[in-house]
Amino acid sequence: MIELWTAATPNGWKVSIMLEELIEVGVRLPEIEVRSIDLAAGEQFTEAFGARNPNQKIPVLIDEGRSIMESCAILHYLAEKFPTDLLPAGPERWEVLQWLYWQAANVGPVFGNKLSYTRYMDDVEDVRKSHPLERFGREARRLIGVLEGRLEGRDFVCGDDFTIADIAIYPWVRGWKWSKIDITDHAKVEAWVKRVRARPAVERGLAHGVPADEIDQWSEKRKAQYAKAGASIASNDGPRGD
Ligand SMILES: N[C@@H](CCC(=O)N[C@@H](CS)C(=O)NCC(=O)O)C(=O)O
Repeated sequence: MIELWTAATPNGWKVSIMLEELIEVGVRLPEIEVRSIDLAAGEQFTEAFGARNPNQKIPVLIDEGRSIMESCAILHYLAEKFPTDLLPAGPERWEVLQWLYWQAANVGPVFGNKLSYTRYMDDVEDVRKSHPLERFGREARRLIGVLEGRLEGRDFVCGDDFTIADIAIYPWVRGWKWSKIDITDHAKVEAWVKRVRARPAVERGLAHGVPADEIDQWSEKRKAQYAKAGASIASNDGPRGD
């Protein structure tokens, strides 16, 4: 049995999409027990969670007694354990892995920070938010430009085939309206977002923790819930430590 400790967030959706993509191509996965972690309630700070992931963030995958933290490491682990075209063998593998690392080191932190300052920090004065908003907003737009260039002549990030690089990048980019990172002047990125969204396994993966009719457009109630939970996570100084 595989255990997945997760939540309905971009880093969590990476893993739920991966599992659905593996199922889609006929991989027979072991039983998967999904444990939803309530981040706003601080469940990531419990002793049991910290023992599995000292970085105290979702997702965490537990397989054969081994805990794996970091969403991209989890994608890599699953791709090696269940070999498919999601991580090709041979030299193309390095194309995929470098874009996977690019996501982990750039898109995730930058989009995450932009989102946090845009939506979750109402209690911070505008004057204090303006610099990080400008910095992360500009860098996020630069990254969208890099992605646009990469998609020139390619349907997916590494060519004709959908890979774990697309899985890693997509959940952050598809939330561009929520994070207010405009992509509408980048036609290839917009087309890629639609292409990835059209995959049945992606749709099933995105449905984790969100009702089917709110996958693409959250209700006002859900937006308010996410804003409240995000604010609570962003300001959760106590358990987070100094
Ligand atoms: N680099 C990590 C980032 C994980 C991460 O930031 N997870 C967020 C949810 S998307 C989280 O657990 N936040 C809770 C917190 O910061 O306390 C990964 O890719 O797994």
